[in-house]
Amino acid sequence: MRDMAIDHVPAVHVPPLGERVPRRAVLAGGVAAGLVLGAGQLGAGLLGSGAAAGAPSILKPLPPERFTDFGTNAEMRWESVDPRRYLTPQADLFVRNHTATPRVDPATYRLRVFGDGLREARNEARAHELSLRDLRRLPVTRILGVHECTGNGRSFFRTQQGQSVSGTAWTLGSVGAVVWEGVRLRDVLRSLGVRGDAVSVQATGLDAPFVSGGTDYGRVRRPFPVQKALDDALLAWGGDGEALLPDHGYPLRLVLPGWVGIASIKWLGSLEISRGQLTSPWNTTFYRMTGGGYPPDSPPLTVNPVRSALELPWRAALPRRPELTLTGRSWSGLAPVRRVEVSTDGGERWTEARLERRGGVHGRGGTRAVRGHGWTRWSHSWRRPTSGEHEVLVRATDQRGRTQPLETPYNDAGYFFDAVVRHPVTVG
Ligand SMILES: Nc1nc2c(c(=O)[nH]1)N[C@H]1C(S)=C(S)[C@@H](COP(=O)(O)O)O[C@H]1N2
Ligand SMILES: [Mo]
Repeated sequence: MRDMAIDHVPAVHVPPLGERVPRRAVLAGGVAAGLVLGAGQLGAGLLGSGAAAGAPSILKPLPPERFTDFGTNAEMRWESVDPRRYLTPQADLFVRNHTATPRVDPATYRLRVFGDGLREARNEARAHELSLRDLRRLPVTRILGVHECTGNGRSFFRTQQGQSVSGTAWTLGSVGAVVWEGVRLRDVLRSLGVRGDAVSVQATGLDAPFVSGGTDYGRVRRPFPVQKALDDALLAWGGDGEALLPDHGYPLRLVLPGWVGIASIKWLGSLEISRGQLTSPWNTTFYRMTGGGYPPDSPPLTVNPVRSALELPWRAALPRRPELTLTGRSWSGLAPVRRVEVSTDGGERWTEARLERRGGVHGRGGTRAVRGHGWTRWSHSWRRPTSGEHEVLVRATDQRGRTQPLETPYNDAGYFFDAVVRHPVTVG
């Protein structure tokens, strides 16, 4: 059962796409036990109330027309995306939980910061303790980012390339565009004092320790370079103008813009700042390339690749018209998207899609400019489609020249599927 939580489960444990799993059946027992353990171990912040036996791993509603429910994970359905809405509402955002969403009490919540990379070195027992109020005294920042799981698109290794990989069989919906609100990690670290020779920051979540295949990996945690911490890392309490939902890290999560989803630790419990390189299973064992043509010491994954999705159901039935308008979005962790091309003849001819220019982000409180970059909406006029079955191919290129390939090199865990997806449609 616990194996459901990991990114590396054999595909056979994953329900067929589109099939809704009764979460209570999937989650009986184990996850709740983990939560109880977590509550007991934590000094402050966790409420026990979410830990009832059989409690679901994800707390927000997952209406089947908007989500594919994988048990501890849930994927947004691209066909449910409103083409007029740029940002992904938190209610529609995918959820990726290693264990279960904990309930954290904002009143007693404290972010603990420690390590020998602080100007005044502190061990964990003597960590700085910052309340949400303390954090809110710092300048508030908003950053637009595309939030995405490393395994997004994983199922296409099998369905499109005939390769078997392990992990949640996401299609392309473990992604969303969010304006995060919070304070820069840089400001927090400067206010505490960081040494010039600090190199590594480890972020640890408050969710229960992650147990899989009989191994207890401890709490979900991952280190990242101090450089990223001082650049654009955010400690976020809000998304799209609202407080974070419990499933998305309430009351505080880390956000590392453009980087793999695992880097953005939810329910952030502590930050260790170190003069030495920190490690965790999430950068040594998981979230690095293994198998295929990759060397055994491939580096931990950081920046997300280029991907594209159509705002259509899989095997969409489209009416036969002289001209069909296809819409979708493309994104890259590195830079804004520069060009999007569409092919409806299997990749022989490519036509440039019309990109929508984004002058600001439409959200609550009107249009505002924010830092960071999001995804690009585009549309394509498909002229005189013939009746019958077709595949629509979309290929994006970002401003740094990275383009989606026609095939993604294999890796065991099915990370970073960035190839052009052959999206089947029927014109009737
Ligand atoms: N504490 C904690 N942080 C976490 C995770 C987790 O299980 N626990 N999952 C990570 C992964 S793999 C991803 S893709 C994102 C998902 O964020 P979301 O559920 O808010 O969409 O959170 C990351 N942060
Ligand atoms: Mo992820």
